[in-house]
Amino acid sequence: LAAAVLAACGTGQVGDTGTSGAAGNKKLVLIPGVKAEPFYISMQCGAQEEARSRGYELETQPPDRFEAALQTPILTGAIANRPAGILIAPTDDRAMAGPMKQGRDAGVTMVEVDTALQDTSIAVASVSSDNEQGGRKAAETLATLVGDRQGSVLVLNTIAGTSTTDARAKGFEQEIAKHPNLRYLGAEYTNNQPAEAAQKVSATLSANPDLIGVFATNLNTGEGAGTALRNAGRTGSVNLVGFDASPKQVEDLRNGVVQALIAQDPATIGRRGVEQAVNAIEGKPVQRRTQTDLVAITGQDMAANEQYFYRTQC
Ligand code: T6T
Repeated sequence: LAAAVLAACGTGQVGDTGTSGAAGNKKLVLIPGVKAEPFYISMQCGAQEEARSRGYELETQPPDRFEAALQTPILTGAIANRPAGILIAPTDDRAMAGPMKQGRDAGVTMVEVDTALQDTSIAVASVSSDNEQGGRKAAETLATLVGDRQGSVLVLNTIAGTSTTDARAKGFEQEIAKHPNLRYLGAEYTNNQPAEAAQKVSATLSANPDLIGVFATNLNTGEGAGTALRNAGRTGSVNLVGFDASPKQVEDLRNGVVQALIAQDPATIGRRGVEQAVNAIEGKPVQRRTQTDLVAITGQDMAANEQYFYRTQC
């Protein structure tokens, strides 16, 4: 049975329901990357709505930190309860492959939301932003903001092995190379902690007084970078392009600490994730890869983009 599902994955079609798809099993579990974060809360809101409209129950079980060692026992526990499907944002593109394979082999439909594994044979579907394109968009936006003046630019990354932020950094690097006036300093990893992000920006400012741009690849790095620029009195003179749109990031955009945000659509990632999981469970055609919208928001067009601001509750 598992082999049939596997073979079908490559074609983007799934005609088999798996053992947990037995009639009557309407349980889904969502395992986000970390708890209490507006990106994942917005995703959960979309997933819950979609599950309800399809007659499924959805339970959310987030880890306390964005860490494979904490996410693995949650996943293993969820598999033991044999839900029909699990939607998961794997916190590591390799370390989560084994535990997710256990789910697949137990007949639980596995769907990736936001982050993904390097091994594309385990989940039946994967729903995310086009993160590489988002990184390119960030570089273009930053280059426009600095007007191609000479100066240094920095990328703040999270944790190596996070598929999304790795792809954003890659896209940024490709695009920034087209702007020879901008000296790319490379990427700093921050452990996805705002305090570490702030410290990396402070150190970079001391070592490179010509710093004119920072691309913060997600919510925590962006919030931390904002703090460092405020403390150094460098807001505005260093252009900060962030990714995501938490209330704090939106506030920083409004007051000029951040010049642009590349916002995702996490509620739609949650909705489409549930849709694909249910399709697989019910033996309907499944789309292996779904990409959701990204939008670059500046201080000038905030009002027109409020629908992209993340939520802190459903
Ligand atoms: O940027 C999102 C998500 O897309 C990424 O995979 C991890 O970080 C966030 O959750 C924001 O903190």
